[in-house]
Amino acid sequence: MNKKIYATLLTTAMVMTTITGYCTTTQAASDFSGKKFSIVIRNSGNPYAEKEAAGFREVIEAAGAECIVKSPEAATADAQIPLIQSLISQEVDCIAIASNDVNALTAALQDAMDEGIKVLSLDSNVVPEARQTFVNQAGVNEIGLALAEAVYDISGGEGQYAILSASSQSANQNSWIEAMKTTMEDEKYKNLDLVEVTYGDDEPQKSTDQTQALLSKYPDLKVICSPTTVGISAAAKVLQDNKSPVKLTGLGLPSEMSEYIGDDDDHSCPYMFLWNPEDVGRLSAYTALALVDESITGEVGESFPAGDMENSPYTITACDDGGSEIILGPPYKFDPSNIDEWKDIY
Ligand code: RAM
Repeated sequence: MNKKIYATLLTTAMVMTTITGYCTTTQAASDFSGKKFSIVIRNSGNPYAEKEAAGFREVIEAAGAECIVKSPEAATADAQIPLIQSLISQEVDCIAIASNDVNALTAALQDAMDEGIKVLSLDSNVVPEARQTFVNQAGVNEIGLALAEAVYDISGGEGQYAILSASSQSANQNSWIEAMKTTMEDEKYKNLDLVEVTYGDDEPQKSTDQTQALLSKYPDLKVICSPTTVGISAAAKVLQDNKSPVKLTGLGLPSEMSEYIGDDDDHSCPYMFLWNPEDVGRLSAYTALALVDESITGEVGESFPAGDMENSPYTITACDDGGSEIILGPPYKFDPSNIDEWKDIY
């Protein structure tokens, strides 16, 4: 449909929904048939990323639009750039991207926006000038605090710990690690010693190798914190299989981590945190629909409905990088008391 006609119809629909006092159902009034919504995930074979895509697809298809999922072979910007370019040629209406590099996708995403394509990031961010807004799974400081507290608690407040991250260019991982370090500047944490931040690139084998290297380099290591689902499950297996006294915490999928969660010597991970990755995808889809029907532009202060999601309607807030973001909710703790309830859910 010609963009001007679509905009006029949309404005009419928005005025009518406002007149009838039915503002929160603006999306239901929009016709998304013929529209194409795409999501670029971080890498193939990453179960967390696949769950994000599944949630995104569910909402987009229920709205009557087409959903295109692109997964790069590796968790790198180089693998994501050609996917963005191909989506531009396919004339999609929206690109949602879980970025592998905060800076390196800027030119490609700006090309998309120049073509009138709406761009939002989810999970791991891009710079503000390369997006309309960012769907953030949880507040950065809350995640940093939860992880710092977990390392403190599990280590008994003293000794060596290491971080096993995804890639060194990963915006989400880096912001959580920074927030942990900031929290740990407090006196309370003065007896904890961060010996190394190592990178498994969200590849199971590389994450396994990095865990083994940490164990041989630091015989006095007490805790590994892995704020990536791929890293934590690889590390959990290495530690548990080797009956290592080193303990683990971080961000993990209950479905992958249930056999490692426990308070005793037989389990490597006393507890960990996460949120529902399908909900990250669903909220990204509702954001995408609202951007495409132009009921929001991505500015701080705007709000939009998100179906039957828990905190709907969501409001766009300021992100630390100067752009805007939408926060899904707080991180959730998984421990021996609740892991069985969650392991079959996600
Ligand atoms: C990994 C990815 C993702 C991150 C989760 C917690 O699957 O790195 O970006 O948000 O872990």
